[in-house]
Amino acid sequence: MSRLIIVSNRTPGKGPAAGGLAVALRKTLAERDGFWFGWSGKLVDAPEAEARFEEIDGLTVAQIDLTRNDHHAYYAGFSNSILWPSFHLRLDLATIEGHWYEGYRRVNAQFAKALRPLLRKDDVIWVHDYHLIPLASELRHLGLRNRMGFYLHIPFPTTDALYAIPHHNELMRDLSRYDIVGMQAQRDVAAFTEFSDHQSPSSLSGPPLKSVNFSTTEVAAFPIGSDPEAFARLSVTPAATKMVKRMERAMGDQKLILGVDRLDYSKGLPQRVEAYEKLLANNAQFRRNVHLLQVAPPSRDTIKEYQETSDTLDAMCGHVMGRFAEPDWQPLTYVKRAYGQPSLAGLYRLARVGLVTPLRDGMNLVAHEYVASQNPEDPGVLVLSRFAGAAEIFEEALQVNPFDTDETAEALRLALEMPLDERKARWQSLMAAARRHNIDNWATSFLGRLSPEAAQEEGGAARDILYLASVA
Ligand code: ADQ
Repeated sequence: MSRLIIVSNRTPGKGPAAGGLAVALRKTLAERDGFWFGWSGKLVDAPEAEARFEEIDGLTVAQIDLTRNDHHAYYAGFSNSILWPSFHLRLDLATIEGHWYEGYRRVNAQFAKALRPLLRKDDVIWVHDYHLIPLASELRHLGLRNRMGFYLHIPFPTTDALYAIPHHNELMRDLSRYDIVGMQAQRDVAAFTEFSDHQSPSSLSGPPLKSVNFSTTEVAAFPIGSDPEAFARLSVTPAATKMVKRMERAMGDQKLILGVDRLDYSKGLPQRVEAYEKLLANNAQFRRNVHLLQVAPPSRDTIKEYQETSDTLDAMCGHVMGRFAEPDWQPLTYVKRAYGQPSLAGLYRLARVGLVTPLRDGMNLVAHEYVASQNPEDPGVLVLSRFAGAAEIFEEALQVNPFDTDETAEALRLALEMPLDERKARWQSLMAAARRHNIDNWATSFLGRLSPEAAQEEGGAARDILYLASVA
């Protein structure tokens, strides 16, 4: 079997990770020959051209350093202040600085130059996420003919949001240099198709831009998942039970509503707290009987919009406390830190409601983990945003429009009052879906399409955009 080379912005570190990518891919690479390539996390004045190899928790990892200026332009700048907000349809939160694009391309070229000498002829290369859209172009420019796949973990934008991104046409041409482009949901494939079928890329200067030819790139939905069996086991381990006991001592008979997210404006946290406020305002019977626990470790906190989201959330939580708290009862707890998976699994299992209401999300693995951790005899209820990719998988969740806080408040009421029979029936369908769309099936189906054998089967014929479900 050919080696697998995974490339992502950061190589995985030790300890609990608050990002979905590391959790998802560690297992895949542990089962195959190959290595993981990416940024080391170090900023230096003059990075070495060659990558350093290291073993981290049993994984072979090759890393390079970056300069502070390049990293800022590539990561906080182009990736997270332009691509992330635009792909999540938050153009109002995008900051556009022209020179960031040069840093973004420079880092992609630096990745390619350091990776190229490490590659063998039949290696398969799997590139992850929006930070590295140009990597295939840069590697092809250095003469690489290997199979290359790209997986987009975040949603694909609508065409007009795409046109707001500087250099969008070059980025789309970069995507066309991959053999496979994987997306989270059919929604994303449809948005991509809308763009590729009706391209009229804009440019104020220079000659008219040529349409991008995607005829040799297969674009398909490969919805990511979790390891549901592992979470089910984890949720009854002593470490998880310790967290459950600790919470039960603090909460008594109150029902727990749980949110677990990176602190990010895409996750809809202020709207979520507002919905909870409406639940308490409209349903006095729940006061003293429910508790919202929101776990949200800070992320990307050098970016202004993230600090503002954090401030807004602080203010909203304070407001709800001020309005409803009593000397001997608090309506909510807000914890700004990451927890290890066993503690999370314990919290998921204890929660009567898993409240997962992003305004827009590629998939949302918290929804998968919540479902997997439930007690089959007394499962909780998933309240899920329609705008998470997970909504295509979890039809039996209580799906809400997260912008409509009245609707979310009403879904919370239904969830808290739902009879055991209905909770069980819904959970059984949800768990079956989490099993079908597990992380192994995701990786196997993507890598199956990316393998050299799959390329040969196609016989070199021009390919069209395909619509594939990742698993039957
Ligand atoms: P994220 O935006 O980071 O991922 P998500 O899918 O929810 O979002 O993944 C979060 C992961 O981090 C989960 O495995 C969760 O357990 C963990 N996590 C979250 N909060 C934590 C905390 N407080 N303590 C410890 N762990 C925590 C991006 C995209 C998503 C996509 C994933 C995977 O934005 O849409 O689902 O990649 O493709």
